[in-house]
Amino acid sequence: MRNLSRRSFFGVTALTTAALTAGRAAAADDGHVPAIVVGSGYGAAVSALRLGEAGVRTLVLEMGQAWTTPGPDGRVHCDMLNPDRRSMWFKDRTEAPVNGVLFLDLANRPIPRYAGVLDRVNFPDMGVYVGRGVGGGSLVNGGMAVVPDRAYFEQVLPNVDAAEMYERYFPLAQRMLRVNSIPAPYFEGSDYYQYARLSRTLAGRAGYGTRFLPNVYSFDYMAREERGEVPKSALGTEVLYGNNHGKFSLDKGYLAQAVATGNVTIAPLHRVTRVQATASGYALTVRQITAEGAPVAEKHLTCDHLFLGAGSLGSTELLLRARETGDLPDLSDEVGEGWGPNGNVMAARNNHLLEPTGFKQSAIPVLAIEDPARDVIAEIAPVPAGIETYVSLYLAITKNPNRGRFTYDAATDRAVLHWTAAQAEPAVAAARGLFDDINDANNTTYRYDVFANRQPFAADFCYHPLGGAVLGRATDDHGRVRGYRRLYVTDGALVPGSLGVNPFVTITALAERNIARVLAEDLA
Ligand code: FAE
Repeated sequence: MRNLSRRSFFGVTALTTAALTAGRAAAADDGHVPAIVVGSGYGAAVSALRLGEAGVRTLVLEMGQAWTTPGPDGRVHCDMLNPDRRSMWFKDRTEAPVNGVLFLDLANRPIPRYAGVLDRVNFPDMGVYVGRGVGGGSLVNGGMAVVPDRAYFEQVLPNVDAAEMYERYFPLAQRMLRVNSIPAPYFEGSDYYQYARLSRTLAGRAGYGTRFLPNVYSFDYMAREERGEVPKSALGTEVLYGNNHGKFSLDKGYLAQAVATGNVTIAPLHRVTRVQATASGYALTVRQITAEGAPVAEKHLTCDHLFLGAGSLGSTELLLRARETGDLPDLSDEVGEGWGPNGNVMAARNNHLLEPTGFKQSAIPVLAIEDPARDVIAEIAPVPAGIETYVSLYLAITKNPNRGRFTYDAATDRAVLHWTAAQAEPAVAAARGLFDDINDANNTTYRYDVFANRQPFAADFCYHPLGGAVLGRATDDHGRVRGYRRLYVTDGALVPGSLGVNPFVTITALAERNIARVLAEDLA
């Protein structure tokens, strides 16, 4: 590889976990690699592993860091109560989803600009939270690993063989991601889930049932945290800015296994800025930076097969830019379409003084209230503030049918999301219906001091960006981008805006399904 030094590649593998160190630099030295994967979230990680296993030398380009080196405090990640520069991606101040309590901006503080692990990409009426680093969203997310309702999946992705997904690829994804469920006795007995048990009781008084949500956080580890046997992570206010322990994120699973094949190399702090077609494949322009943001190099790489796994925002932006600047003019008009926030709405309620939520709260949510009539599931989220706040917080996932779209803005060279506050209204109305019922049944009220918008509902940010290069429209039914050969989308951009549940199990399973077909037909 001409410009990309072997040291930076070996450096990554040396820095990462024990499993990652097993990998050998697999990329060519002449600037050409058989396969490049952009990003290292769920779709990217699946593609990298399966390519590596098939013997295809593969380079993974990730704009964020490899989160493996402890900071001065001995920890790789900071917690939610003490955010430092590791928390957010080149921001002057943290932008936590929950602003504070009693109108005090307790959660946010100034930070030095740095390649932190969580980004909030702000568009006019929507802030999109995404993970940055080797492992993508798996580093920051709540770990809830939920398979969608089959009837809704069939409606959302009608061209996908649902039987194959539910019999083969969802179980495969669950195994690979090490999904586990909280043992009921632990849940019922832990001080750290009082907040969830209280919300269950309040929902029950209004006639609503709850269901447990599986997770990739080890509940065995959590129980040991509570017994004081191991360092606290979920029980130590860690999530959102990374977990130092307990969570089986992609860097520990798919990506470690990919590197261990000996065919996959991961280059962190490498951002792909441009994709052009060559006679037989693709040419990429890549900017490498330091974790402080200083430029290191601009690199030019070529590959035969290009897999875009930069997430709904990242993959869509690369394709839109390529189409609009004439680099890939034959991309379809569908690129940029079909975006949605998975109907995300957060809500905050107030509780009676005699019904506290508990000042100890596990950062990993495990229970959701079900409202089948309104098509809402409301995940009971923690407020691990270390003090009693009397706040019940929820992440509601609704089936809002509205969709946004991206266009390319030449002046800033960025994709711009077109999504208005009005488009979020059906989601807010559905969530409000549920929480009005719960408040009525319990004689409780909403909280106005929790979100930046000073409303009890926040639909101006999301955790679940989906769409932009929708399966069967911008791509064929297996993620091959229309208009070009050997170009693939592997991530959440494929899902048209809504799934009804948290998306990463579906993104993983779809990526497994698609790469199996691509390996059999395009790389055989
Ligand atoms: P993603 O994981 O976003 O990975 C994309 C990667 O590409 C990132 O590492 C980027 O840094 C990188 N990238 C982007 N652009 C470029 C570029 N130009 N060059 C190089 N690299 C680039 O993609 N989902 C659940 O199912 N359960 C949960 O409990 C849950 N909780 C969440 C909590 C939070 C705070 C957040 C932010 C998300 C949560 N999600 C959850 C959503 C989930 O993490 C998300 O759907 C997946 O991570 C999306 O996977 P993708 O493969 O699409």
